[in-house]
Amino acid sequence: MFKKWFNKKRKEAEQVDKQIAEQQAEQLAEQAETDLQTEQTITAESDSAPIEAMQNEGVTTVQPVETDVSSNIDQADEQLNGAAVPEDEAEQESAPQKQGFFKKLFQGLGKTRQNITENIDRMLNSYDQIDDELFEELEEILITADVGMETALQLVEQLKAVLVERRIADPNQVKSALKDVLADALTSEQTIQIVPQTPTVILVIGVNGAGKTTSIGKIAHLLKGEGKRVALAAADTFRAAAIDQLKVWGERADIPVIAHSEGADPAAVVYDACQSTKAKGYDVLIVDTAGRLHNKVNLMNELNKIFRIIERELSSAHKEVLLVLDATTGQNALQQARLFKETAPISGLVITKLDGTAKGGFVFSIKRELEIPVKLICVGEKIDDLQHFDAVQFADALMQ
Ligand SMILES: Nc1nc2c(ncn2[C@@H]2O[C@H](COP(=O)(O)OP(=O)(O)O)[C@@H](O)[C@H]2O)c(=O)[nH]1
Ligand SMILES: [Mg+2]
Repeated sequence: MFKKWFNKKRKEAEQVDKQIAEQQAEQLAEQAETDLQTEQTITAESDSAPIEAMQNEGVTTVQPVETDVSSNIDQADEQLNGAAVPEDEAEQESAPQKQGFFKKLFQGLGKTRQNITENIDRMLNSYDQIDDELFEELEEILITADVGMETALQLVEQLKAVLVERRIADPNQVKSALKDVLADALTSEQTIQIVPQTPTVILVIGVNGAGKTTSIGKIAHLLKGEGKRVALAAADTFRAAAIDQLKVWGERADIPVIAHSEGADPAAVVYDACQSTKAKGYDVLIVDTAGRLHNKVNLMNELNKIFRIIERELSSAHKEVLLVLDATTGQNALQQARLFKETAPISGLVITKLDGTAKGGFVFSIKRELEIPVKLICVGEKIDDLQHFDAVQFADALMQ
């Protein structure tokens, strides 16, 4: 099933890696030349700083999407103990009584809501009729909240249509119409269920630090709460800390973790996990992976190998490939998603760290540009801070 897809995509990826290598070589050559010139011109006492700055610049252009957050993994203990999410007390007081995950979502989206909704409220209050200027201001507010230019324009066009349809002429009624437009924009025709049947294998991919391992712990807890028997596979064997981190989450959620040691072949871990799933009859197997996007071909080969094992060992299982995106990176996450879309057949998105950003608006452009449904969202570091995505609930929490 994945074989054809991979072969085609791998050829394309090889081409891209070749281009990147050529680009790198070119840049190195250019840099060497610049360094030489710089060395010749700068004085001895101020030598290293400008060269380092230029070198750093070179690295970021070649690898725009790779984020190194090894320090995050060192903080694993802290997060696992459930570091408290700062709450906006003033907002809590004014908020109506809310229950369960909606309350978390409402609090988590506080910064984005402030960025979008408070500005919209202020803007709408200053108008006594709906005109072009109002729409232009609305577009600007949406763009500022990282909704993305084209998506903002499209949303405003849709809003105009709804206003005409509902014969709305009062600026006070614009907000509720906009809420419906936003919910509609996030509603997917594709199924957003991650476990439509059992067994299901969920492969979790994404760059380092996006929130893969912690999300897996939370997904496992969520599915267990729904009565599923879940197991985890520690196929990010790149660092020992990543394996340990998954094991700790497994302990917390009381879920078995299949792991080998650091440096082991990820495919071998997945093979064992598949055997275990068959033998013990688990409903869901969730596979953690390493997020090394800097070499597309390597990443694809690794994922392809894992896929082949899953296809062979659990051929009748439903396969889900979830891409984890860090909301705090806003529009950059979109760029990352485009690259990952080339390395694996992604079936859904997990948006993490919505609690830490005012850029939550990027969720709208991701859905529109990638045509991949958002399936799960995460608004904190605690085990129950992740939930299935609900477009209406999301728009509600955003536009209160
Ligand atoms: N505030 C907040 N932090 C999160 C969220 N999801 C993940 N994190 C943090 O992001 C960091 C990286 O997460 P991790 O799962 O190790 O990322 P991985 O490298 O993709 O596996 C950790 O410190 C997590 O606690 C979230 O929804 N909110
Ligand atoms: Mg990890």
